[in-house]
Amino acid sequence: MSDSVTVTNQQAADLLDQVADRLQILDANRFRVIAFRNAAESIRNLGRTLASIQAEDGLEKIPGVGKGIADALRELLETGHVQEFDELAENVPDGVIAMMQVPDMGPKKARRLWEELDITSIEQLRAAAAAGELAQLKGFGKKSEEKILKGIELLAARQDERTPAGDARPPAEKLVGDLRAALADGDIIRIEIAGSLRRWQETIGDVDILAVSENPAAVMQAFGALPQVAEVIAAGETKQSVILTTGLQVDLRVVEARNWGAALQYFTGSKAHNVPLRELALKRGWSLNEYGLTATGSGDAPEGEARFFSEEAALYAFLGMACPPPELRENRGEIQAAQNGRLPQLITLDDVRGELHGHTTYSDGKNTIEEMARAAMARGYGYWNVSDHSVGLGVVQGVDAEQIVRQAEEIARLNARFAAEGLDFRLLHGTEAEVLADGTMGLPDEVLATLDVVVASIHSGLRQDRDAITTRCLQVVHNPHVDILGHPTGRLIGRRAPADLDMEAVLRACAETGTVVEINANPMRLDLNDIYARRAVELGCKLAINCDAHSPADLALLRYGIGVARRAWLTPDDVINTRPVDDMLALLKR
Ligand code: DGT
Ligand code: CA
Ligand code: CA
Ligand code: ZN
Repeated sequence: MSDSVTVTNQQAADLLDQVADRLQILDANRFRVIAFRNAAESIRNLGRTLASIQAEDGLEKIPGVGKGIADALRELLETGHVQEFDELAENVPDGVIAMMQVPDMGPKKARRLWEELDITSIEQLRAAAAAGELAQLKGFGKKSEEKILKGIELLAARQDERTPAGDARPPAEKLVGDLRAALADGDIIRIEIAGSLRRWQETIGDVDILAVSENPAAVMQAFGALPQVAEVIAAGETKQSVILTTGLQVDLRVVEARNWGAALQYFTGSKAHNVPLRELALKRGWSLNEYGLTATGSGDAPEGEARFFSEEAALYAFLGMACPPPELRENRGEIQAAQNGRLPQLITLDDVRGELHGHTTYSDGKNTIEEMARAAMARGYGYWNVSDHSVGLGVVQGVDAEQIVRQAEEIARLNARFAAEGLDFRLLHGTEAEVLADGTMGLPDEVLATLDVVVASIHSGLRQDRDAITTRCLQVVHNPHVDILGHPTGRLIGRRAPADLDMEAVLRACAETGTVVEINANPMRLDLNDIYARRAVELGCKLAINCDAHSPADLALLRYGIGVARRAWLTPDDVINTRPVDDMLALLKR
């Protein structure tokens, strides 16, 4: 089965827009520029592929596409190129076009910078603006240099905009469910999310879904027709790319059952993992692709002999190794480990027996202590630490020494009731102690000493310089009352950069003092991240995985924290809240 689609609607539209950009730089006729822009816009909003429109109606039927552009599109679909556009591209460097994307730049400015200062890339533009070289041009001043520098920063931020896994996973899972529901029984034999989402990466570029079906046409049809699909950007007989109404891109591929193992392996990635795997296969005389293995003739098997695998594990086994869990497939040593029988027994969701960081109505949580306790029990937990914010955090009402006493009484009462009800569950009493500007805690030591589990977190002054914030953090770690360092870097994915901490020094101090380091499971935080969490264990730290729940629903976020932990190669032993309550408490500092 061949797939005729090689140029997506998106690619064609982008190309037309680039042509318009170039024409603008060259100061071409305004109406010509508008014609290309309109055609690009119109193609972006098509519900069908260009190839199918060409085959069925003719490209001129697309609103805004006249004879000239239709001819160009035909050439593009047939050859992948448009000669006239290629020539135009030679006249105006790509970098000059890229410069037009900087907010506030426009074609006139880009052209002058190119012609008068010979600037042909965003990098050169940045350097020239930073060096004050633009001010020599008439009409450019200090102000416009600042604006340009700011604009370049904004552009960079916008371009690496990936979707936090927490925003991509729920709609991706719903999509899979909806697709199944939209099809007849038996139309989908297998279906799984692949790509970075299956590897539990913290942010994702697009969602990849893989399915086995004997009726791919029905699957393609049903997929494109799902209500959450805003636009089909590429469609073939066995693959389709769509944009959801949320802007998320989803690629779906349908394969045959015998190709499932190789396809799932290939589309799970990462690319970094697939490349050495393919080399390894080649060394054994097999060429590996998304369908299976083909003998190259350099090994024992005759050239051209094919091997198929209905399961991933069978493919890996054929290559002489165990099947590494998807979270490990980043080329960080998992291939060697899989060959040597040294893959770790990774932590799973079921290993977690309780949590040590969560909030109630005593601070900014939405539910009472009892409601949170019942929710924790419903998840099968044996304990849950009440860790409301202490005073000292400006925006949130915190718990002071007096309220701690009240809270202790309420917790004691509740624990007595749970025991009377015969429930094997214990509330722990803690706090999320605010770290003040001078590195001291929001509650006095004698109060902290009365608590079961003290989490300490930095919420303010996160932008202090490296020395200042590292010193402050080390002071926290060395505080004998602090059991757990909460969301250590303070980052919010896509919104706030991590504090400029010397993490190596912080983690070493945690190992030395027995301070437990948190993996905050909130998908906007995932803090520690996978790299630091792995380093923490290497340095001898213990970790805790917590949802930092502010409501019962937040307890469902644990799986994101488990994803990070697995990417960090963590076993249940590395994580204190996999243990029964007394064993867990015995691992704390005091
Ligand atoms: P993303 O979408 O940027 O978060 O990351 P992935 O890993 O989901 O990457 P994506 O969607 O581009 O492709 C899905 C998988 O397909 C990827 O993890 C590995 C495989 N793949 C895609 N392109 C290539 C390639 O050029 N070479 C190899 N070896 N594998 C590829
Ligand atoms: Ca992807
Ligand atoms: Ca993809
Ligand atoms: Zn918290």
